[in-house]
Amino acid sequence: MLISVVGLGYIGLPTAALLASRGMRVLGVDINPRVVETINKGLIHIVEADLDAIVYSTVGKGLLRAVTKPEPADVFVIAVPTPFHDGAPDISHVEQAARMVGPVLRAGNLVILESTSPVGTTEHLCSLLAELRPDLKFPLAGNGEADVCVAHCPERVLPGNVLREIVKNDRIIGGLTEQCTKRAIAFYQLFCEGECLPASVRMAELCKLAENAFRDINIAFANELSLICDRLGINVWELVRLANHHPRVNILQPGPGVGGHCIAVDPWFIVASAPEQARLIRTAREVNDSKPGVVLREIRAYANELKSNGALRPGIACLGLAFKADVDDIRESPALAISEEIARWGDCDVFVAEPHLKRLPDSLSGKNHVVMTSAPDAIARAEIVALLVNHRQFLQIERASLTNKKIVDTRGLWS
Ligand code: SAJ
Repeated sequence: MLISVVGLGYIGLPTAALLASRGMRVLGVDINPRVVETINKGLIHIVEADLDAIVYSTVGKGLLRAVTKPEPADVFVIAVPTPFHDGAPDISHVEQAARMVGPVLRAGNLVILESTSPVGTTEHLCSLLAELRPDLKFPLAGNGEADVCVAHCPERVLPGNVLREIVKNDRIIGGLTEQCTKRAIAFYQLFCEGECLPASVRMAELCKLAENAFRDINIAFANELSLICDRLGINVWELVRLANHHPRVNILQPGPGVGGHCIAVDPWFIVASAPEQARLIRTAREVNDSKPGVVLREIRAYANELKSNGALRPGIACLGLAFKADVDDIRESPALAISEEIARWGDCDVFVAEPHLKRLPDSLSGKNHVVMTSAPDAIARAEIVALLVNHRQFLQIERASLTNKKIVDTRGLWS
């Protein structure tokens, strides 16, 4: 069996490598030639625990190969981005994947959409494929047995723990017809140790969105508590710790905001599809999106205080740019947004420490007052220390090095 994984990013590449490590022949497809070249050398372009070794060995054994244009295969797994732009979901990458895959489809194929998608996207994908291939029978309404099966099986893996969760997590599998669901379940059972739960295609789409909206709302609750605690002069980390001793309470951790390509995006798909009903989901998004501004106001107040005491250019250490601990992903990262805004002020020197990046992102580079350095050096050179990401490396920071610094600890590492 030849599996083609379309989109070799944070989900597609680990999936492709994992399948290859189980002895399946895998063809990875990505429109970016640099990504394809990197993978074919046995190297990786993202940070994910243990991914480097498994890509190296599967490419070396000839089980995993990357290309820029799809070739015929038995199963196509589509894992491309589905961002949210200007108040609307952008499914253009899914459409592009359909246009790429359509011409190489054959009778007997299975096409699975893993990208987190607004309700209705998988049906749309199927219609596009049907338009492209009138010679094949697709599982559209009342169409009977199909030549090509189409299903949605949303990825549910946690960045940083992807290779384990691809195997261990339960999967929701929504085929366009029962035939499609059965075929997709049989495919996932080849490598998935979790339960493969059948669903309708729209149920599978909304289920994934609901999972991420649930987490977003829970983080918003923690973030709102942090605002309340600031007002009341109470330590929010201690409050959460004590409250969580209740047997039915499990409050999440406040932070500088919610980032990443999933939780900061997916709830908007629900809001866009049912704006009148999704009131709590929208408010949670707004609460979480307001957090970077709160952190910035705190840092600005310290900078103003230092300036009024004679400092010409206060130094600010920004510890971490990634959207969360122990990953290199800066998509929708509140830490990055905060650092960018501080850089825009122009009247402070910015010392950025991000152990997972080799160089500053474009939005911060080329500015004389922004430098990338190690965390200890950033702290030594700054008067204000903003801890923005709780990376493992930052646990090693000597507490003594923080003496006499203005601390903005957004993750409760030192609180
Ligand atoms: N965060 C907090 N406080 C917390 C937990 C998280 O501020 O207590 C922040 C993080 O720092 C980060 C953001 O929330 O900025 C999201 O991080 P996360 O670890 O909660 O989630 P993701 O985005 O890495 O992965 C989520 C997962 N979804 C759920 O847990 C419901 C994952 O299972 C999904 O597969 C993934 O989204 C996805 O791809 O959709």
